[in-house]
Amino acid sequence: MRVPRLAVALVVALPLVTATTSAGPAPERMPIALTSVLPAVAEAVPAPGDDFRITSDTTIVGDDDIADQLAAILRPATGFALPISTRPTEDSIRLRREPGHGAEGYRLTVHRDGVELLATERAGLFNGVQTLRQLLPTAIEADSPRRAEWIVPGGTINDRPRYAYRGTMLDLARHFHTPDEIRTHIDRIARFKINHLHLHLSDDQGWRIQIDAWPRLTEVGGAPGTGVGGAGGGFLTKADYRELVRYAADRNVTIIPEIDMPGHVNAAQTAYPELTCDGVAPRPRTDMRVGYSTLCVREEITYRFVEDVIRELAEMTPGPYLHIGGDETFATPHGGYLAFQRRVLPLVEKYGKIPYGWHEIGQSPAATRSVLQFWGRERNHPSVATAVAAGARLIMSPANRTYLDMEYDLLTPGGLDWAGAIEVSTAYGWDPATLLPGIPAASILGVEAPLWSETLRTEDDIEFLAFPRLVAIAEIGWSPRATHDWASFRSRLGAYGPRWVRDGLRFHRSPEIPWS
Ligand code: NGO
Repeated sequence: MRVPRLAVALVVALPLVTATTSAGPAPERMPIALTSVLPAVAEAVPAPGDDFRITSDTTIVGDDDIADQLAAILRPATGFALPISTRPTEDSIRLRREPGHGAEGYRLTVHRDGVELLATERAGLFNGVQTLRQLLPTAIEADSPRRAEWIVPGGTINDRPRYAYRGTMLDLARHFHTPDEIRTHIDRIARFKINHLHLHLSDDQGWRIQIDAWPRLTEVGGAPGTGVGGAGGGFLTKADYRELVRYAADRNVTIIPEIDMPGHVNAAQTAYPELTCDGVAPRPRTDMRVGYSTLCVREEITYRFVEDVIRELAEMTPGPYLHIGGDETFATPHGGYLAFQRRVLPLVEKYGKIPYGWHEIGQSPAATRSVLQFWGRERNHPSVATAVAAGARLIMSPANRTYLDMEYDLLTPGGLDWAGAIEVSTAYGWDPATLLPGIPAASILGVEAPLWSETLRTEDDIEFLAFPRLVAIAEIGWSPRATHDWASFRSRLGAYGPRWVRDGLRFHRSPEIPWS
Protein backbone atom coordinates (compact mmCIF):
# COMPACT_ATOMS: atom_id res chain seq x y z
CA MET A 1 0.00 0.00 0.00
CA ARG A 2 1.44 3.35 -1.07
CA VAL A 3 0.48 6.61 0.57
CA PRO A 4 0.57 9.82 -1.49
CA ARG A 5 3.56 11.94 -0.70
CA LEU A 6 1.60 14.92 0.59
CA ALA A 7 -0.42 12.77 2.96
CA VAL A 8 2.70 11.31 4.50
CA ALA A 9 4.15 14.76 5.01
CA LEU A 10 1.00 15.82 6.84
CA VAL A 11 0.91 12.74 9.01
CA VAL A 12 4.49 13.20 10.03
CA ALA A 13 3.88 16.84 10.87
CA LEU A 14 1.02 16.03 13.26
CA PRO A 15 1.69 16.38 16.96
CA LEU A 16 1.75 13.28 19.11
CA VAL A 17 -1.82 12.01 19.46
CA THR A 18 -2.52 10.72 22.93
CA ALA A 19 -6.32 11.00 23.09
CA THR A 20 -8.35 7.83 22.91
CA THR A 21 -11.52 7.46 20.87
CA SER A 22 -14.46 5.14 21.28
CA ALA A 23 -12.76 2.89 18.72
CA GLY A 24 -9.86 2.40 21.12
CA PRO A 25 -6.53 4.19 21.40
CA ALA A 26 -5.74 6.36 18.39
CA PRO A 27 -2.77 5.19 16.36
CA GLU A 28 0.43 6.76 17.51
CA ARG A 29 1.60 9.46 15.09
CA MET A 30 4.86 10.64 16.51
CA PRO A 31 6.71 13.09 14.33
CA ILE A 32 10.24 11.76 14.51
CA ALA A 33 13.07 13.77 13.04
CA LEU A 34 16.01 12.14 11.33
CA THR A 35 18.21 14.03 13.78
CA SER A 36 16.48 12.73 16.90
CA VAL A 37 18.79 9.75 17.35
CA LEU A 38 20.79 8.97 20.52
CA PRO A 39 23.76 9.13 20.28
CA ALA A 40 23.67 11.98 17.74
CA VAL A 41 24.46 10.90 14.19
CA ALA A 42 27.45 12.35 12.36
CA GLU A 43 25.46 13.68 9.40
CA ALA A 44 21.76 13.73 8.57
CA VAL A 45 20.17 15.22 5.47
CA PRO A 46 16.38 15.10 5.82
CA ALA A 47 14.18 14.78 2.75
CA PRO A 48 10.86 15.92 4.15
CA GLY A 49 7.94 14.01 2.75
CA ASP A 50 10.04 11.30 1.14
CA ASP A 51 9.18 8.96 3.97
CA PHE A 52 8.94 5.20 3.96
CA ARG A 53 5.97 3.40 5.43
CA ILE A 54 6.35 -0.15 6.71
CA THR A 55 3.27 -2.14 5.69
CA SER A 56 2.17 -5.75 5.52
CA ASP A 57 3.82 -5.84 2.05
CA THR A 58 7.25 -4.83 3.29
CA THR A 59 10.10 -7.29 3.07
CA ILE A 60 13.56 -7.29 4.58
CA VAL A 61 16.39 -8.01 2.20
CA GLY A 62 19.75 -9.18 3.47
CA ASP A 63 21.83 -12.24 4.15
CA ASP A 64 23.39 -11.20 7.46
CA ASP A 65 22.06 -12.28 10.84
CA ILE A 66 21.41 -8.56 11.36
CA ALA A 67 18.48 -8.92 8.94
CA ASP A 68 17.01 -11.47 11.38
CA GLN A 69 17.65 -9.11 14.26
CA LEU A 70 15.83 -6.31 12.43
CA ALA A 71 12.88 -8.58 11.69
CA ALA A 72 12.74 -9.61 15.35
CA ILE A 73 12.57 -5.93 16.34
CA LEU A 74 9.86 -4.99 13.83
CA ARG A 75 7.52 -8.01 13.79
CA PRO A 76 5.95 -8.01 17.28
CA ALA A 77 4.58 -4.45 17.31
CA THR A 78 3.70 -4.17 13.63
CA GLY A 79 2.20 -7.65 13.48
CA PHE A 80 3.52 -7.89 9.90
CA ALA A 81 5.19 -10.99 8.50
CA LEU A 82 8.19 -9.03 7.16
CA PRO A 83 9.73 -12.00 5.36
CA ILE A 84 13.47 -11.98 4.78
CA SER A 85 14.67 -12.51 1.25
CA THR A 86 18.04 -12.29 -0.40
CA ARG A 87 16.70 -10.79 -3.65
CA PRO A 88 15.92 -7.06 -3.82
CA THR A 89 12.20 -6.32 -4.02
CA GLU A 90 10.11 -3.16 -3.98
CA ASP A 91 8.89 -1.84 -0.68
CA SER A 92 11.78 -3.32 1.20
CA ILE A 93 14.34 -2.56 3.86
CA ARG A 94 17.62 -3.63 2.29
CA LEU A 95 20.76 -4.40 4.28
CA ARG A 96 23.90 -4.60 2.23
CA ARG A 97 27.66 -4.64 2.72
CA GLU A 98 29.97 -2.43 0.69
CA PRO A 99 33.44 -0.99 1.27
CA GLY A 100 34.02 2.53 2.52
CA HIS A 101 31.99 2.83 5.72
CA GLY A 102 34.73 1.89 8.19
CA ALA A 103 34.65 -0.67 10.97
CA GLU A 104 31.39 0.52 12.54
CA GLY A 105 29.97 3.17 10.23
CA TYR A 106 26.89 2.90 8.03
CA ARG A 107 24.70 4.85 5.62
CA LEU A 108 20.94 4.78 6.01
CA THR A 109 18.91 6.09 3.09
CA VAL A 110 15.16 6.38 3.44
CA HIS A 111 12.82 7.22 0.60
CA ARG A 112 9.28 6.42 -0.49
CA ASP A 113 10.21 3.17 -2.18
CA GLY A 114 12.32 1.69 0.53
CA VAL A 115 15.09 1.89 3.05
CA GLU A 116 18.70 1.00 2.30
CA LEU A 117 21.22 0.31 5.03
CA LEU A 118 24.81 0.06 3.81
CA ALA A 119 27.83 -0.86 5.92
CA THR A 120 31.21 -2.43 5.45
CA GLU A 121 31.15 -4.62 8.53
CA ARG A 122 28.47 -6.48 10.45
CA ALA A 123 29.02 -3.96 13.28
CA GLY A 124 27.99 -1.13 10.93
CA LEU A 125 24.77 -2.92 10.01
CA PHE A 126 24.08 -3.51 13.70
CA ASN A 127 24.59 0.19 14.44
CA GLY A 128 22.36 1.21 11.54
CA VAL A 129 19.58 -1.01 12.87
CA GLN A 130 19.81 0.70 16.28
CA THR A 131 19.34 4.02 14.49
CA LEU A 132 16.43 2.76 12.39
CA ARG A 133 14.68 1.49 15.51
CA GLN A 134 14.78 4.97 17.06
CA LEU A 135 13.34 6.53 13.89
CA LEU A 136 10.15 4.51 14.31
CA PRO A 137 7.39 5.45 16.77
CA THR A 138 7.82 4.39 20.40
CA ALA A 139 5.10 1.80 19.86
CA ILE A 140 7.64 -0.25 17.90
CA GLU A 141 9.01 -1.35 21.29
CA ALA A 142 5.76 -3.15 22.16
CA ASP A 143 5.79 -6.94 22.23
CA SER A 144 2.35 -7.39 20.64
CA PRO A 145 0.62 -5.70 17.66
CA ARG A 146 -0.15 -1.99 18.02
CA ARG A 147 -2.03 0.44 15.79
CA ALA A 148 0.49 2.96 14.56
CA GLU A 149 1.75 4.61 11.41
CA TRP A 150 5.05 2.83 10.91
CA ILE A 151 6.74 5.71 9.14
CA VAL A 152 10.48 6.14 8.77
CA PRO A 153 11.40 9.78 8.03
CA GLY A 154 12.90 10.39 4.58
CA GLY A 155 16.51 11.38 4.05
CA THR A 156 20.04 10.10 4.46
CA ILE A 157 22.17 9.47 7.52
CA ASN A 158 25.93 8.98 7.27
CA ASP A 159 27.25 7.86 10.60
CA ARG A 160 30.44 6.57 12.15
CA PRO A 161 31.94 6.67 15.66
CA ARG A 162 34.28 9.33 16.96
CA TYR A 163 36.00 6.72 19.16
CA ALA A 164 36.39 2.99 18.53
CA TYR A 165 35.82 2.21 22.22
CA ARG A 166 32.58 3.14 24.00
CA GLY A 167 32.34 1.15 27.19
CA THR A 168 30.70 0.61 30.50
CA MET A 169 31.60 -1.59 33.47
CA LEU A 170 29.73 -3.78 35.91
CA ASP A 171 31.32 -4.64 39.26
CA LEU A 172 30.40 -8.25 40.01
CA ALA A 173 32.73 -8.41 43.00
CA ARG A 174 30.99 -6.06 45.46
CA HIS A 175 27.57 -7.42 44.55
CA PHE A 176 27.24 -10.30 42.14
CA HIS A 177 24.94 -9.80 39.16
CA THR A 178 23.54 -12.93 37.53
CA PRO A 179 24.08 -13.83 33.85
CA ASP A 180 20.41 -12.96 33.21
CA GLU A 181 20.86 -9.50 34.69
CA ILE A 182 24.03 -8.99 32.67
CA ARG A 183 22.25 -10.03 29.47
CA THR A 184 19.42 -7.57 30.14
CA HIS A 185 22.00 -4.86 30.67
CA ILE A 186 23.77 -5.77 27.43
CA ASP A 187 20.47 -5.40 25.55
CA ARG A 188 19.98 -1.96 27.04
CA ILE A 189 23.47 -0.58 26.46
CA ALA A 190 23.76 -1.89 22.88
CA ARG A 191 20.83 0.35 21.83
CA PHE A 192 23.17 3.31 22.29
CA LYS A 193 26.08 1.80 20.38
CA ILE A 194 28.07 1.01 23.53
CA ASN A 195 30.44 -1.66 22.26
CA HIS A 196 32.51 -2.78 25.28
CA LEU A 197 31.40 -4.26 28.59
CA HIS A 198 34.13 -4.47 31.22
CA LEU A 199 33.43 -6.97 34.02
CA HIS A 200 35.19 -6.31 37.33
CA LEU A 201 35.46 -9.95 38.43
CA SER A 202 37.45 -9.87 41.65
CA ASP A 203 37.98 -7.63 44.63
CA ASP A 204 38.51 -7.76 48.38
CA GLN A 205 34.97 -9.03 49.00
CA GLY A 206 34.59 -11.72 46.36
CA TRP A 207 35.98 -13.69 43.42
CA ARG A 208 33.45 -14.15 40.62
CA ILE A 209 34.99 -16.22 37.83
CA GLN A 210 35.82 -19.93 37.76
CA ILE A 211 39.57 -20.62 37.50
CA ASP A 212 40.27 -24.35 37.20
CA ALA A 213 43.84 -24.27 38.51
CA TRP A 214 42.75 -22.49 41.71
CA PRO A 215 39.25 -23.83 42.50
CA ARG A 216 39.00 -22.39 46.01
CA LEU A 217 38.89 -18.88 44.52
CA THR A 218 35.21 -19.35 43.74
CA GLU A 219 34.48 -22.01 46.39
CA VAL A 220 35.49 -19.52 49.07
CA GLY A 221 35.43 -16.17 47.25
CA GLY A 222 32.12 -16.84 45.50
CA ALA A 223 30.34 -18.34 48.52
CA PRO A 224 27.05 -16.93 49.83
CA GLY A 225 27.57 -13.81 51.93
CA THR A 226 30.57 -12.49 49.99
CA GLY A 227 28.80 -9.33 48.80
CA VAL A 228 29.18 -5.98 50.56
CA GLY A 229 27.62 -6.15 54.01
CA GLY A 230 27.41 -9.94 53.78
CA ALA A 231 24.85 -9.89 50.98
CA GLY A 232 24.55 -12.28 48.07
CA GLY A 233 27.51 -14.15 46.65
CA GLY A 234 27.93 -16.16 43.48
CA PHE A 235 30.26 -16.43 40.53
CA LEU A 236 30.29 -17.05 36.78
CA THR A 237 31.22 -20.53 35.64
CA LYS A 238 33.33 -20.73 32.50
CA ALA A 239 30.22 -21.82 30.64
CA ASP A 240 28.31 -18.77 31.92
CA TYR A 241 31.14 -16.51 30.87
CA ARG A 242 31.47 -18.00 27.39
CA GLU A 243 27.74 -17.69 26.86
CA LEU A 244 27.89 -14.02 27.92
CA VAL A 245 30.75 -13.40 25.49
CA ARG A 246 28.68 -14.91 22.68
CA TYR A 247 25.50 -13.05 23.65
CA ALA A 248 27.39 -9.77 23.79
CA ALA A 249 29.13 -10.36 20.45
CA ASP A 250 25.74 -10.82 18.77
CA ARG A 251 25.00 -7.28 19.95
CA ASN A 252 28.37 -5.87 18.91
CA VAL A 253 29.63 -5.79 22.51
CA THR A 254 33.11 -7.05 23.44
CA ILE A 255 33.51 -8.40 26.96
CA ILE A 256 36.62 -7.34 28.87
CA PRO A 257 37.47 -9.40 31.96
CA GLU A 258 39.23 -7.72 34.89
CA ILE A 259 41.11 -9.39 37.71
CA ASP A 260 42.25 -6.64 40.06
CA MET A 261 45.85 -7.03 41.34
CA PRO A 262 48.21 -6.71 43.14
CA GLY A 263 45.76 -4.86 45.45
CA HIS A 264 42.06 -5.60 46.00
CA VAL A 265 42.89 -9.30 46.58
CA ASN A 266 41.55 -10.10 50.04
CA ALA A 267 39.05 -12.65 48.67
CA ALA A 268 41.81 -14.54 46.83
CA GLN A 269 43.93 -14.55 49.99
CA THR A 270 41.18 -15.90 52.22
CA ALA A 271 40.96 -18.83 49.74
CA TYR A 272 44.75 -19.23 49.37
CA PRO A 273 46.75 -17.88 52.36
CA GLU A 274 49.97 -18.76 50.46
CA LEU A 275 49.31 -15.60 48.43
CA THR A 276 50.09 -13.45 51.51
CA CYS A 277 53.66 -12.66 52.67
CA ASP A 278 53.14 -14.22 56.13
CA GLY A 279 51.08 -17.23 54.98
CA VAL A 280 48.25 -16.35 57.36
CA ALA A 281 44.74 -16.30 55.93
CA PRO A 282 43.14 -12.88 56.37
CA ARG A 283 39.55 -12.73 57.58
CA PRO A 284 36.89 -12.38 54.88
CA ARG A 285 35.97 -8.73 54.41
CA THR A 286 32.66 -7.36 53.17
CA ASP A 287 33.10 -3.74 54.23
CA MET A 288 33.75 -1.00 51.67
CA ARG A 289 37.32 -0.02 52.59
CA VAL A 290 39.96 -0.13 49.83
CA GLY A 291 43.75 -0.23 49.60
CA TYR A 292 44.62 -2.63 52.46
CA SER A 293 45.37 -5.91 50.64
CA THR A 294 48.27 -6.85 48.38
CA LEU A 295 49.69 -9.94 46.74
CA CYS A 296 53.17 -10.82 48.01
CA VAL A 297 55.11 -9.40 45.08
CA ARG A 298 58.44 -10.99 46.07
CA GLU A 299 57.20 -14.61 46.14
CA GLU A 300 57.30 -16.88 43.06
CA ILE A 301 53.96 -18.46 43.90
CA THR A 302 52.36 -15.07 43.22
CA TYR A 303 53.51 -15.22 39.60
CA ARG A 304 52.37 -18.84 39.17
CA PHE A 305 48.96 -17.77 40.41
CA VAL A 306 48.84 -14.69 38.19
CA GLU A 307 49.95 -16.61 35.11
CA ASP A 308 47.33 -19.34 35.64
CA VAL A 309 44.60 -16.74 36.02
CA ILE A 310 45.70 -14.76 32.97
CA ARG A 311 46.04 -17.90 30.85
CA GLU A 312 42.58 -19.21 31.74
CA LEU A 313 40.95 -15.80 31.28
CA ALA A 314 42.68 -15.28 27.93
CA GLU A 315 41.53 -18.73 26.75
CA MET A 316 37.88 -17.86 27.24
CA THR A 317 38.09 -14.27 26.00
CA PRO A 318 38.10 -13.67 22.24
CA GLY A 319 38.30 -9.86 22.65
CA PRO A 320 41.68 -8.14 22.48
CA TYR A 321 41.88 -6.76 26.04
CA LEU A 322 42.64 -8.27 29.42
CA HIS A 323 42.32 -5.90 32.37
CA ILE A 324 44.65 -6.45 35.32
CA GLY A 325 43.39 -3.71 37.65
CA GLY A 326 46.43 -2.16 39.31
CA ASP A 327 44.58 0.58 41.24
CA GLU A 328 44.87 1.71 44.84
CA THR A 329 47.83 -0.45 45.81
CA PHE A 330 48.55 1.46 49.02
CA ALA A 331 49.67 -1.77 50.73
CA THR A 332 52.20 -2.67 48.00
CA PRO A 333 55.69 -1.11 48.28
CA HIS A 334 56.29 1.15 45.26
CA GLY A 335 59.35 -0.81 44.09
CA GLY A 336 57.41 -4.05 44.48
CA TYR A 337 54.57 -2.61 42.39
CA LEU A 338 56.97 -1.79 39.56
CA ALA A 339 58.59 -5.24 39.81
CA PHE A 340 55.15 -6.85 39.70
CA GLN A 341 54.10 -4.92 36.59
CA ARG A 342 57.45 -5.66 34.89
CA ARG A 343 56.57 -9.36 35.09
CA VAL A 344 52.80 -9.29 34.73
CA LEU A 345 52.31 -6.89 31.79
CA PRO A 346 54.38 -9.16 29.48
CA LEU A 347 52.39 -12.18 30.72
CA VAL A 348 49.22 -10.65 29.32
CA GLU A 349 50.93 -10.30 25.95
CA LYS A 350 52.31 -13.83 26.19
CA TYR A 351 48.69 -15.04 26.11
CA GLY A 352 47.86 -12.86 23.13
CA LYS A 353 46.06 -10.00 24.84
CA ILE A 354 46.60 -6.25 25.12
CA PRO A 355 47.36 -5.34 28.76
CA TYR A 356 44.74 -2.99 30.15
CA GLY A 357 44.70 -1.50 33.63
CA TRP A 358 43.66 1.46 35.78
CA HIS A 359 45.91 4.43 35.06
CA GLU A 360 48.26 3.62 37.95
CA ILE A 361 49.89 0.94 35.76
CA GLY A 362 51.27 3.85 33.72
CA GLN A 363 53.88 4.31 36.47
CA SER A 364 55.55 1.20 35.09
CA PRO A 365 58.04 1.61 32.25
CA ALA A 366 56.70 -1.76 31.03
CA ALA A 367 53.29 -0.21 30.22
CA THR A 368 54.20 1.22 26.81
CA ARG A 369 51.99 -1.20 24.88
CA SER A 370 49.18 -1.04 27.43
CA VAL A 371 45.86 0.69 27.63
CA LEU A 372 45.44 2.90 30.70
CA GLN A 373 42.01 3.60 32.09
CA PHE A 374 42.14 7.14 33.45
CA TRP A 375 39.84 7.40 36.47
CA GLY A 376 41.23 10.53 38.12
CA ARG A 377 39.57 13.83 38.78
CA GLU A 378 42.44 16.26 38.45
CA ARG A 379 43.96 17.38 35.21
CA ASN A 380 47.54 16.92 36.29
CA HIS A 381 48.75 13.34 35.95
CA PRO A 382 52.41 13.40 34.90
CA SER A 383 52.81 9.60 34.95
CA VAL A 384 49.86 9.21 32.58
CA ALA A 385 51.31 11.78 30.14
CA THR A 386 54.72 10.09 30.33
CA ALA A 387 53.27 6.63 29.65
CA VAL A 388 51.25 7.98 26.72
CA ALA A 389 54.34 9.70 25.29
CA ALA A 390 56.04 6.28 25.44
CA GLY A 391 53.21 4.60 23.52
CA ALA A 392 50.43 3.70 25.97
CA ARG A 393 46.85 4.48 24.94
CA LEU A 394 44.02 5.84 27.04
CA ILE A 395 40.43 5.12 27.91
CA MET A 396 38.81 8.10 29.60
CA SER A 397 36.80 7.36 32.74
CA PRO A 398 37.16 10.57 34.79
CA ALA A 399 35.41 9.72 38.06
CA ASN A 400 33.65 13.09 38.39
CA ARG A 401 32.04 12.68 34.93
CA THR A 402 31.68 8.99 34.14
CA TYR A 403 31.39 7.09 37.45
CA LEU A 404 27.84 5.79 37.30
CA ASP A 405 28.01 4.83 40.98
CA MET A 406 28.16 8.48 42.05
CA GLU A 407 24.83 9.83 43.24
CA TYR A 408 22.87 12.12 40.92
CA ASP A 409 22.23 14.63 43.70
CA LEU A 410 21.67 14.66 47.42
CA LEU A 411 18.09 13.37 47.16
CA THR A 412 18.26 10.34 44.85
CA PRO A 413 18.76 6.93 46.45
CA GLY A 414 21.90 4.83 46.07
CA GLY A 415 25.38 5.72 44.96
CA LEU A 416 28.54 7.08 46.56
CA ASP A 417 29.65 10.70 46.59
CA TRP A 418 33.45 10.77 46.83
CA ALA A 419 33.82 12.15 43.28
CA GLY A 420 30.82 14.46 43.66
CA ALA A 421 27.24 14.34 42.48
CA ILE A 422 26.86 13.66 38.75
CA GLU A 423 23.66 14.90 37.14
CA VAL A 424 23.09 14.27 33.44
CA SER A 425 24.52 17.66 32.42
CA THR A 426 27.75 16.90 34.32
CA ALA A 427 28.08 13.51 32.63
CA TYR A 428 27.53 15.23 29.27
CA GLY A 429 29.60 18.39 29.80
CA TRP A 430 33.16 17.38 28.98
CA ASP A 431 35.41 16.44 26.08
CA PRO A 432 37.80 13.46 26.20
CA ALA A 433 40.16 15.24 23.81
CA THR A 434 40.83 18.21 26.11
CA LEU A 435 40.43 16.63 29.55
CA LEU A 436 44.13 15.98 30.15
CA PRO A 437 46.80 18.36 28.91
CA GLY A 438 49.51 17.03 26.61
CA ILE A 439 47.66 13.96 25.33
CA PRO A 440 47.56 13.60 21.54
CA ALA A 441 44.09 12.85 20.19
CA ALA A 442 45.32 9.66 18.52
CA SER A 443 46.25 8.17 21.92
CA ILE A 444 42.66 8.22 23.11
CA LEU A 445 40.84 4.99 22.28
CA GLY A 446 37.59 6.06 23.82
CA VAL A 447 35.47 6.42 26.93
CA GLU A 448 34.06 4.13 29.58
CA ALA A 449 31.50 4.66 32.33
CA PRO A 450 32.20 2.28 35.27
CA LEU A 451 29.36 1.23 37.55
CA TRP A 452 30.86 0.09 40.86
CA SER A 453 28.42 -1.88 42.95
CA GLU A 454 29.10 -1.12 46.61
CA THR A 455 25.60 0.36 46.99
CA LEU A 456 23.63 -1.59 44.42
CA ARG A 457 22.14 -5.03 44.48
CA THR A 458 19.23 -5.40 42.10
CA GLU A 459 18.69 -4.93 38.40
CA ASP A 460 16.62 -1.84 39.24
CA ASP A 461 19.59 -0.37 41.12
CA ILE A 462 21.82 -0.92 38.09
CA GLU A 463 19.40 0.63 35.64
CA PHE A 464 18.58 3.60 37.88
CA LEU A 465 22.21 4.64 38.22
CA ALA A 466 23.15 3.82 34.61
CA PHE A 467 20.24 5.52 32.87
CA PRO A 468 20.08 8.13 31.61
CA ARG A 469 23.69 9.08 32.39
CA LEU A 470 25.22 6.27 30.36
CA VAL A 471 23.56 7.70 27.24
CA ALA A 472 25.49 10.95 27.79
CA ILE A 473 28.74 8.98 27.86
CA ALA A 474 27.65 6.98 24.80
CA GLU A 475 27.13 10.23 22.91
CA ILE A 476 30.49 11.61 24.01
CA GLY A 477 32.10 8.44 22.70
CA TRP A 478 30.16 8.09 19.45
CA SER A 479 29.18 11.51 18.15
CA PRO A 480 31.51 14.01 16.46
CA ARG A 481 32.42 16.91 18.72
CA ALA A 482 30.70 19.29 16.28
CA THR A 483 27.33 17.77 17.22
CA HIS A 484 27.88 18.29 20.96
CA ASP A 485 24.97 20.37 22.16
CA TRP A 486 23.28 20.11 25.56
CA ALA A 487 19.99 21.64 24.40
CA SER A 488 19.70 19.11 21.61
CA PHE A 489 20.81 16.21 23.80
CA ARG A 490 18.32 16.91 26.57
CA SER A 491 15.44 17.20 24.16
CA ARG A 492 16.36 13.97 22.32
CA LEU A 493 16.76 12.22 25.68
CA GLY A 494 13.39 13.52 26.84
CA ALA A 495 11.76 12.12 23.74
CA TYR A 496 13.39 8.73 24.35
CA GLY A 497 11.91 8.41 27.86
CA PRO A 498 8.65 6.73 26.76
CA ARG A 499 10.66 3.83 25.30
CA TRP A 500 12.18 3.13 28.70
CA VAL A 501 8.77 3.42 30.32
CA ARG A 502 7.43 0.83 27.89
CA ASP A 503 10.44 -1.34 28.63
CA GLY A 504 9.76 -1.14 32.39
CA LEU A 505 13.13 0.45 33.03
CA ARG A 506 13.36 2.34 36.32
CA PHE A 507 15.52 5.21 35.06
CA HIS A 508 16.28 8.42 36.93
CA ARG A 509 13.74 11.04 35.83
CA SER A 510 16.28 13.80 36.02
CA PRO A 511 14.72 17.24 36.53
CA GLU A 512 17.19 18.53 33.93
CA ILE A 513 15.43 16.64 31.15
CA PRO A 514 12.10 17.57 29.47
CA TRP A 515 10.64 14.04 29.59
CA SER A 516 7.87 13.41 27.09
C1 NGO B 1 37.57 3.57 42.85
C2 NGO B 1 38.13 2.27 43.38
C3 NGO B 1 37.09 1.17 43.45
C4 NGO B 1 35.79 1.68 44.08
C5 NGO B 1 35.31 2.89 43.30
C6 NGO B 1 34.04 3.44 43.89
C7 NGO B 1 38.83 2.61 41.27
C8 NGO B 1 39.51 2.45 39.98
N1 NGO B 1 39.13 1.98 42.37
O1 NGO B 1 37.78 3.42 41.43
O2 NGO B 1 37.60 0.10 44.20
O3 NGO B 1 34.82 0.67 44.03
O4 NGO B 1 36.27 3.90 43.25
O5 NGO B 1 33.58 4.58 43.24
